This record gives sequence, structure tokens and C-alpha cells, in this order.
Amino acid sequence: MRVDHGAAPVRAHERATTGTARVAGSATAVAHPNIALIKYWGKRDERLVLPRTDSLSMTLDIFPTITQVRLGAETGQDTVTLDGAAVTGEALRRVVAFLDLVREQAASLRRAVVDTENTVPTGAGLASSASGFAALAVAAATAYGLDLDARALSRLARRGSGSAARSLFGGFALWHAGPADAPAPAADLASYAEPVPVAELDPALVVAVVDAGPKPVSSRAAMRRTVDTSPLYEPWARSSADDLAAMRTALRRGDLDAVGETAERNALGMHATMLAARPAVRYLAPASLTVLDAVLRLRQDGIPAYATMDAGPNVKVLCRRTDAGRVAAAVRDAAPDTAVHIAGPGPGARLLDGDAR
Ligand code: 2P0
Repeated sequence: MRVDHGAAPVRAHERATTGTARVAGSATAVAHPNIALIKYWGKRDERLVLPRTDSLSMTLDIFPTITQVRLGAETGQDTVTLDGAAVTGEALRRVVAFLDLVREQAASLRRAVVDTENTVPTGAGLASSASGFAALAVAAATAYGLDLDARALSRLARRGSGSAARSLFGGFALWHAGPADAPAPAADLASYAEPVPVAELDPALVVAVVDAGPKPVSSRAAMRRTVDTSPLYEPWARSSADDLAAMRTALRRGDLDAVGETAERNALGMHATMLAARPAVRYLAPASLTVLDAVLRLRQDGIPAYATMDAGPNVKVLCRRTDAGRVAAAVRDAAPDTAVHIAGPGPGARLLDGDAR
């Protein structure tokens, strides 16, 4: 497998590495979740998973997903397990649809056995679908013998789950929506993620797991409802383009306060679009607001700390790595029932050597 690092001048650990070609038939890959600082919320094409807006994220160094794909016979069905338990229903349907895409590209009819180990609580707004489909894209592409560069792997992962396009890359990644009016093949080609150059920043994300249970509405359904019914959606989508420009400047300058302020307003705006949907989608819980209050108090005490929230009640607090312990302690004090994890920028998706698990 080839690796195209793109034109961006990135540090080696921020690159998506797919290694050299492996024996087709079996492969194991690891990927980490990413948290968007500029959010993806809304599709313009559901089948191709084309977003309405660009988004930008930080890949984490915690909660990896490890996925092994082994090819079997041309008859029968795909088998999928998650942490040793058989995957069924909608989750299975999504994995099989993804494998069908890979089989189409590889001109193969072989069914697959997919075994995944997830260390992130699944379906709780902690980006398990991002690490999951990024790991699956790398492992499946390799097992089926596809020769894809990092950009093509990002496009492929996108078809499984939009945010997975970003988890191909370590550090910070920008997922391009692509031109809104392009016809299907060109639009598909134009929507991929790539690494973003960042000045010295040394950030941490303190992850406050307010509730690790599954979310009441899937992000897919919630974003569809938001786009279809929320009068606040279009204004947010427009302002998100300005937020992205501000974010890129802030990252280039290594200005953590500007990064944090921009991320926080973009996330609060996204949640406002959901609250205005009909019926409303409300992911934030009382404990989420308690953590937001603690973040405000930290800022009042002179600690740069900024919050972002996804499709769930959990809160991620961006801060300097040197402040992460103090931020984590403040979150624990404010919300004692909250599990707190400290993450830094993590690596891109990659194959594991020797197909070992
Ligand atoms: C993000 N989220 O940018 C946003 C912010 C949640 C809130 O990407 O339908 O699981 O599979 O493309 O990627 C969650 O959406 O949705 C997400 P699909 P996905 O991280």
C-alpha cells in the first residue's frame, strides 16, 4: 500500500501510515477517535456521506480501536464482532454496506470476518464510529489488496462514517466538504481529510465522561432532522466557515486561546441548531452544564480552558497540557460522578505489524 502525505508540511507522527503492501487476505489496523474543533453537522448527500460544511479535528492518543479483517469464501455472509460479541441489526448493516464498497473496488466477492476491539464507550458521543471505520478502512483495504493512498483511504472511511475520514490522520486534520454543486464522482473525489499544519501548541483534551450509555438519537438521524427542520441550521453552517478560517489562523499561530474560543462557539452553535430542530434534539445533560460552569470558573481563575461537546452529554475541555491535571481536578470536583480522561494529540490510523492483535 502506498502513502500519499499530501502537500501539507506535517510532522512524521501526524501522517497516516499504511505501510507497504501486506499479504492480502488478512490485516489488522488501529485507529484513534478524533474530536472536532470545527464540527461536522449535516450532510448534503447521505449515500456518499458528503458533508454540508468543512470540519477540523484533533485525533486523540486514547481510546484506540483495533480491527482485524480476514477474508473467507465467496459464499455465505460477513461476520462481525465487537469486543467478542456478535454485531447485529443496523450496526451490522453499516459494516456490510462498507465491505460491499471495498469488494466493489477490489472486484472481489469474498466474505469477511471482522473482529473489533473498542476501548471507547460505543455510541456515547465519543467518536467510536470515527476510530471504528478508520480502522476498518485500513484493515479491509489491505485484506482485499487495494492499493490506496492516505487521501483515498480517507474518502473510503468517510463512506462508513463521516468523522472517520479525519481519524486517518494524526494530530489535526481538516475534512473538506468539497464543492457543493459538483456531480457525484467529482464530489466524492473532492471530499477527504488531510493533516493541518500547526505551530507549537502542546494541547490536551480533558474528556469528561458524564454518561457512557448509548445516546437517545443517533447522530445520523439527529443531523438529518437538524438540517431538515432547524431554522438555525443555515446561519450556523455559514458562520462555521468563518470559524474554520479563524481556527486555521489560530492553529498556525499556536494561539491556544483563539483555538479554544473558536471551538467553543462553534460547538455551542451546533447544539443551538439541534435545540431549534423540530422536535428538538438535546444531547446535553445537567452534568454537562455543570462541567461547562467549571470551565468558565477555570477561565475566571486565569486557566485557559475551553469546552466542546458532540452528539452526547460528554464534555471535552481543551487546555494546555501543563494545565490538564488542574483542569481534570476541577471537573472532578464539580461533577464527582464524571469519569475524566486526559488526551493529547494522537497518531493516524495504521496497520499493525505481523497482523498481530
Ligand atoms: C463531528 N459529530 O464533527 C461531529 C460533531 C458529532 C458532533 O461526526 O452519519 O458518526 O456516520 O457520518 O461521523 C458524528 O457523526 O456521523 C460526528 P455519520 P458521525 O465529529
